[in-house]
Amino acid sequence: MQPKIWMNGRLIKWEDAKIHVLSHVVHYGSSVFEGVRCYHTEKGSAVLFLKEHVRRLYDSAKIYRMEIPFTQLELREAVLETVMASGLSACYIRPIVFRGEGALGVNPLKSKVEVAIAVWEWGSYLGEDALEKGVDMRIASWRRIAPNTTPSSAKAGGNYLNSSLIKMEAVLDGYSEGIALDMNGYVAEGSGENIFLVRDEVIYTPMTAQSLLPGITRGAVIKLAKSLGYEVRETLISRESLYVADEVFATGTAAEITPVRSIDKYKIGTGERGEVTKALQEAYFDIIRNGNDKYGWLTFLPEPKQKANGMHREVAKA
Ligand code: PPE
Repeated sequence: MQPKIWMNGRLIKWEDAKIHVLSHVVHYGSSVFEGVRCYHTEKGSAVLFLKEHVRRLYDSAKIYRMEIPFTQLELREAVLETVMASGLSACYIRPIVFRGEGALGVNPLKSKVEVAIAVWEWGSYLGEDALEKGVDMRIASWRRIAPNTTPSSAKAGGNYLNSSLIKMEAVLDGYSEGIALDMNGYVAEGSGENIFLVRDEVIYTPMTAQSLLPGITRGAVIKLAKSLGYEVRETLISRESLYVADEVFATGTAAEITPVRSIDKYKIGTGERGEVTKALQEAYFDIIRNGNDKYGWLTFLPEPKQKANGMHREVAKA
């Protein structure tokens, strides 16, 4: 049986969570969404970066002038409620806000803002063994969305048309993923991940203003890297600096920290997972596997018996 889906304030059956074909979102891509993971840590199930993801959802909605008819606290609670109702101890969580029925025509302001949260099991994003062995990527022939066109810092459904072109091109050519350059030819991001490179133990990643989604994993990895003593530079990155890097890795909620072993058939470093990538993975996995919540990034699910006495609300607030 599929998990229940939270829709506009209540949990309903998976098969009942439907929308009309004339919903604004179907025609114009008018949605904003999040991807969140719940991990089964040694200390219990916990949602990673719940507050940060819900906040970014509200930021994305604000950019598109969508009023979400719930508070951030209510949506955090709804996420926890949906995960708990699923009975899954680990899952991927997809909160989505979209323009539903109202009036067709580009103007979205006449269409109702609807909210849904679905959960499902989602394993390795870029293939089996990706986290250990690394993946093969190419530079996309498609550029990433340009500044002041569709804003890349909003995680909006429409942005993923560009991502889909990048991904299809890569997959049909036998690569796991495509890395898109920005309008000026500098490295932007993958279709669903941020990109980092390492050279002489210094870590580089494109700046957030550069046609990319400011990934929550990206931010966490920068923090972890600094705490491990690495210098991190957010800067312009040329295409060719990827080819001669010692290490390249991709970050994202789904991709976690995935090593990149080749780009455009150039072997990156030794062609195996690099030392810096490995150290960062270990620090990240210590949190999500061992449940060592050093930075307060985890929201542990309350035990079932605590649900009745209001623990749930307290947890969502934390
Ligand atoms: N860039 C893009 C374009 C992107 O979609 C993601 C997440 C990131 C960067 C990394 O962001 P963050 O998850 O906050 O670290 N991509 C999500 C969707 C993947 C999908 O196929 O759908 C994800 O990883 O959940």
